[in-house]
Amino acid sequence: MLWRNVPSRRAIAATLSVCAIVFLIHVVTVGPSAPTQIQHRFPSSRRLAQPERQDAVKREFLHAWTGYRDHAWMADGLRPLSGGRKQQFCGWSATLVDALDSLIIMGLDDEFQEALNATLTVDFGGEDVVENCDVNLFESTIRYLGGLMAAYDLSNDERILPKLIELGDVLHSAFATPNGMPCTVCNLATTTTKEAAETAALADVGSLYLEFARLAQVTGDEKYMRTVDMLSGVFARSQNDSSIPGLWPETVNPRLVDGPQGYDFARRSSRYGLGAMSDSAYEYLVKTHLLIGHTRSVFGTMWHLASRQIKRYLLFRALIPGANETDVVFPGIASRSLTGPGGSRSPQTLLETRTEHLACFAGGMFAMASRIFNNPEDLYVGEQITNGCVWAYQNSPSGIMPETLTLLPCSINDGRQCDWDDSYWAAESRQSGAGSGTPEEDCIDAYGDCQPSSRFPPGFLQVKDPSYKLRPEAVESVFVMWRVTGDEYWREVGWDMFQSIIEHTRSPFGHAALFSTMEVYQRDTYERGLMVRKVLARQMDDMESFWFAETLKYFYLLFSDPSLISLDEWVLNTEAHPFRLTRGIRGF
Ligand code: DMJ
Repeated sequence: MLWRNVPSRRAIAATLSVCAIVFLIHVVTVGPSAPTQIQHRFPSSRRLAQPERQDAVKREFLHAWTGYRDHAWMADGLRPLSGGRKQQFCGWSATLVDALDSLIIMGLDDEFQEALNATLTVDFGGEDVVENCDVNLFESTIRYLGGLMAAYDLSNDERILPKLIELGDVLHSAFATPNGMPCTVCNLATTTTKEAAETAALADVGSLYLEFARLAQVTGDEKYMRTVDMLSGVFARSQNDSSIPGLWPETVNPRLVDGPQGYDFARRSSRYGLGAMSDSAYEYLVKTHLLIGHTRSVFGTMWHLASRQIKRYLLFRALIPGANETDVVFPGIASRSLTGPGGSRSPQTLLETRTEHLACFAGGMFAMASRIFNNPEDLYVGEQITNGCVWAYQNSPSGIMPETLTLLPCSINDGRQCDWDDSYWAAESRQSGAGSGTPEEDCIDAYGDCQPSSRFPPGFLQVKDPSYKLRPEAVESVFVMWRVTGDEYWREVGWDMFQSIIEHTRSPFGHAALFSTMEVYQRDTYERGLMVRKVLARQMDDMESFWFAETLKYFYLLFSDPSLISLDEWVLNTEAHPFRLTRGIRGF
């Protein structure tokens, strides 16, 4: 008899009231969900700041800040060799806004007040600027909106809120397109018709959630949150459409999110990576979940699918000397078409074993994800990726990892060589021309005394782009590994990285990007009136605003007490701007 098993109304009511009581007890005792513990439980009795190292970082920060203040005040950037100015992102003073929160964090209060007063005069909505400039939505969102947001969250200065809204609305207008997807590089004047791009870098579209979600939280304006939901919906629906289901390709098609064969968004390309073009699209799945995951499950779901495929298709082991190879992996670039040869159903996946400085952030991403999603295996993945970047720093001639680096792949599973072997390396590297790239005739030295003193060291198979652009990703992961594990090892390797970077990049007005981390030259320089012979890399006249926003901030925080910008209370956007983790404010 079917009816015998149907519970009575009274039983249902009793069950429901028990559930309601359990739910209420849960909410009253632990809140909507318990806050995630990301940081290691550092003993509160121990003093963990390393003041001498912090001062060294702050000194360098002030050296570059003084250069910017005296020579390029309110420009987007400073030229650190000539003292010139650079306009890069609509002239809204990128360096000024990007540096605001670092000034607060480093306790440079007077400098912060001066910079904030200047920032408040920037007219983000001014029609003539907006009309004459194509706004790069991603860069403007992470640097300007992220920078203002962090300054607001850290200082609680109410004067910042109207500026945030002014800028937020200008950038939000990039979504005023026929299909609601953003125009990624766009004239945002109110009178122009906007259209979503047909080809856009994955990161340019997939790294906008965090800033707009936080803007929705602090303003209470739901329109920003509706945009976040629309955008994450497109990513979620298309995640299995690509040729490596779970990953999105390096370029996507925001104009065609609803194509004749379903969603064309993720079929624009068949190349996949974690570096240039892709990076923060994956990082923001983890970080947006942390910021708003108690209200939406979509980011966690996407991360679970993506992280499995990243581990399967993008990470590889390499033949490198002087390291325990089992503890090192590198992110590479995978290609896979939708169909196999002759249109067959079994496409092949090719892995280009070229890794990028930009991809070094992934160590920290996996380490954070391991805590947020309670998956200890991912902490080990994060450690392995970070080890790879540290290895590249420690073994390059300048002590700094190049922008890109090709390695010789190996595997401990299929019997191929993974333990270092000189003759195997010699044979393999000869085939690919490793060690070339430092011809004597290329030796041009503005200082006269020029002697190339390096060739590519073992393990560096090819270096297509040997430059260093003052990037933060390696120290970013070293910083996260320290905060998550509490292992002092990370602060030691970080200190070595800092010293190498400063040695080569310090310039008259700030710090300069390097042409090559792989070639160093003897050079006579004057220090405090004395001539010193040094072995240095060649500098270029460029200093990106992320030097202030990210690289120096991560070094400073690495040596600070872990309670300063605790990862249990703050989430850092991809430009290292901390947003306060708050729950349930103004309805989100
Ligand atoms: C920064 O603007 C951000 O970290 C971005 O996500 C990637 N590139 C630069 C730093 O290298």
